[in-house]
Amino acid sequence: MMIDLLLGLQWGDEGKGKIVDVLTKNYDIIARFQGGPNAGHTLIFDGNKHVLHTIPSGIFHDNSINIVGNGVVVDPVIFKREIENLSKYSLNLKQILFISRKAHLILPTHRLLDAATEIIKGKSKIGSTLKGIGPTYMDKTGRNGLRVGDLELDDWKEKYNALAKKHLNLLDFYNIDLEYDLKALENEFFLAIETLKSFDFIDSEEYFHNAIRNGKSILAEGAQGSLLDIDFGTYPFVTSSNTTAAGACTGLGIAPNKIGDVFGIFKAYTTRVGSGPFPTELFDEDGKTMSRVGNEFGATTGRPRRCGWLDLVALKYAVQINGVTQLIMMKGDVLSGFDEIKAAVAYNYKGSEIAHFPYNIEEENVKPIYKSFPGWKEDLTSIKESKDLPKTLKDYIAFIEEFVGTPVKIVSVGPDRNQTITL
Ligand code: 2SA
Ligand code: MG
Repeated sequence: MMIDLLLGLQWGDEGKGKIVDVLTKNYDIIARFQGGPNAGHTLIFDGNKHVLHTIPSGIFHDNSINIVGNGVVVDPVIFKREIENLSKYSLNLKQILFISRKAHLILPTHRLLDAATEIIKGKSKIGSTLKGIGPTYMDKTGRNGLRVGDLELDDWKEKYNALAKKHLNLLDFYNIDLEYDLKALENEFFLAIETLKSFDFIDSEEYFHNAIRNGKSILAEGAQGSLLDIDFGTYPFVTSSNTTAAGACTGLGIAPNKIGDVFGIFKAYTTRVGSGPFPTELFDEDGKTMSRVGNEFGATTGRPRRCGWLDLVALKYAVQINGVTQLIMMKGDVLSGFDEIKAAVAYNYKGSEIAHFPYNIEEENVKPIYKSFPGWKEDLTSIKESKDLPKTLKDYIAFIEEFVGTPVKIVSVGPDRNQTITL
């Protein structure tokens, strides 16, 4: 048995939560492999809207197992809140949710450091979600981190104290105006640790290994998007983990030759939340329409997302890096009513035309070269079968497939589970 991956190909918020939820029925196990509560995966079903941050999006299907992998960073406080928010669904959470011992913990002081670093960066700030992601991964690679498995040791509080002290010293050194009540933050943290400890911690790499051997099917659920990858994204305006396919290997302990399908998910246009370059960004009425109709606000922070045309140069780059085998296109319904739709097919880079995603995509270097497509007027949201999709939309999809060399297999025409068309 192989493990399939579902990854965002843009700057996050492609709709991964919805698609994992739709695909879950095909899988025994759903696993998160990177990121943490910076993610906001929105699921809409039976009139309910639910946003998940740490917990995998397979949680609403009682017969699939959900695993928080070693590559994830876990904030016990947010985890506890997520568990409380799930109480109304009568799920057997303790039987269907397990956490890797090797996952790192986000401490309250990681969040403070995140805020401090952004303040220090001033105008060049990353636009972090301020969930402590960067500082926690820094402690992981700096070999200082506190892991979920440490909570099973008697001396974990000593480890906690040593790490928190290091952070407080750093904050002192930064000497910036940051108000906080450490006692209150710590009380909240220690209380939440008890909730976390009430779940089973596992050696998840061993679990996956056995699952694969026993013929179980696994879907790895990416968070954020390929252009936010620490290595291949628009550095330094990225997150602190590998959001691309390779991250699933290190973030779960799965060998590359065990990877089967790679589902790459993208919006029919592009959005970005936070700072950083965005070549096809729109500042006109078209951008405002995408934002309004697409309801483009961060699922974790509520921040408005920047909007623009589809960037096929960037999409092709993401498809290559991830080895995408099937594409999933989201939110084509949001573009209904546009007379003309555009997609970037090359860049004018420092005066010459290039076809690849360059080292530096800062606005002054890169001007997108667009191809125009006739739009579609029809409301797509109640279409159930591919034969009923407008011809102009089918032509747009055919061009994308040809351009990036990968078939589009699913088209989503609305936020609900049921608004999903297989091609
Ligand atoms: P961080 O929090 O330190 O990892 O932020 C670093 C950059 O990564 C971006 N980032 C995201 N971009 C899109 N969606 C994300 N999740 C939430 C959502 C975001 C929200 O699903 O809507 O609610 O605002 C996410 N998480 C991180 C971030 O904007 C920085 O550019
Ligand atoms: Mg999101």
